[in-house]
Amino acid sequence: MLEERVFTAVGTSNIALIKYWGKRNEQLILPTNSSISLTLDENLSSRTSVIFSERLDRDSFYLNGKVQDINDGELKEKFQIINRLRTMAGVRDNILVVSENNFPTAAGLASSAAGMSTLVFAASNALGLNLTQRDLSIVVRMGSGSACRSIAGGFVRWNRGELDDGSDSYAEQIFNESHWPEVTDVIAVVSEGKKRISSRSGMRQTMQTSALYQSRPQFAERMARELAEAIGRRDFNALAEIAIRDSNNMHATMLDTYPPISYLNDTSREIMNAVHEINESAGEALAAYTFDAGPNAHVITTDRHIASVRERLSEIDGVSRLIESKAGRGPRILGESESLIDVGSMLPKRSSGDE
Ligand code: 2P0
Repeated sequence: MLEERVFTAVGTSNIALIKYWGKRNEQLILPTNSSISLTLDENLSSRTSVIFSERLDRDSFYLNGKVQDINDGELKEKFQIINRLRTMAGVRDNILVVSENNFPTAAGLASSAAGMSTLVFAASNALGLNLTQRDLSIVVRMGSGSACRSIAGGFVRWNRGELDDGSDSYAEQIFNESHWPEVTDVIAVVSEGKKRISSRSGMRQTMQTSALYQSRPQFAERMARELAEAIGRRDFNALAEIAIRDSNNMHATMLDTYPPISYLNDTSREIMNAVHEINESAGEALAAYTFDAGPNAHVITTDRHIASVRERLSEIDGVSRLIESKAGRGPRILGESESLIDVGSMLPKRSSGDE
């Protein structure tokens, strides 16, 4: 039997500079191309406490103070990862998960990457599974693809892999968080009108219907090789062009999906124009934009240009808030005083967020 103990971890989101959009195996979550991301810092983090106990009569999950229905849809699919971990550890106890994001979950800021990577990190520690970073990334990947890149800090590559069993499709750090400390992500939170289609179903529809998608895996694979070299030599001009082109390539396949998927809105497009204007008037790249499955812009820049980029972005109508992030260092276990679980009642601790 497992010792009854709370494990608490903090982990962060990541922003893909080479995007993952499409699976070659849906069950194992194997991607059609490699992707590269920057792990973000604790300005975009998830804190998660877990406990396995025979006193719990079922699994439960609280997010930002609210109980979640883990038998519903995609959450049910993603929560299967807990069964996988229990099987690996030979444990049958139920789990209580209490998680808090310090950034707006609904704003489409890849909260699932922070949440899933932190959950698997905390739960695998609680189960005493001594996973290598590679194996940890493989387990996280089976929960949610993009999350597997949040298992390490700095610049991380999720290798496509060739094998059918997915054992060579893992994430690894290619440069640590100190390699290029000037690089900063200025996130422009853009207000969203309508509900988005989930990434999981969006990428399936793109693969099924987009003619342009045929050329995407090869293009992204080449961009991934070039980006890794550009980061290695700290070449911001090259990083900017590659990141912009890859983001636009992915969004072009979304628009080419039938019925079309469009995550960007007018504010997003205004931000794109602003970045090109900034770069053209400087005669070199000072900033790059990249967009995930939502209208929020991640504007990548360097220390010298943060202030002017922020100023330009805050002038744009529809930008509600700017969040800044450097390269983060990956997930870590926190001390007992940081726990979100009250072991006596086996419920979330009361927090100011409950009121
Ligand atoms: C990425 N995105 O590389 C891309 C760019 C969104 C756009 O990975 O089905 O939540 O759980 O593997 O990881 C979002 O998709 O999808 C995503 P699943 P996921 O970050």
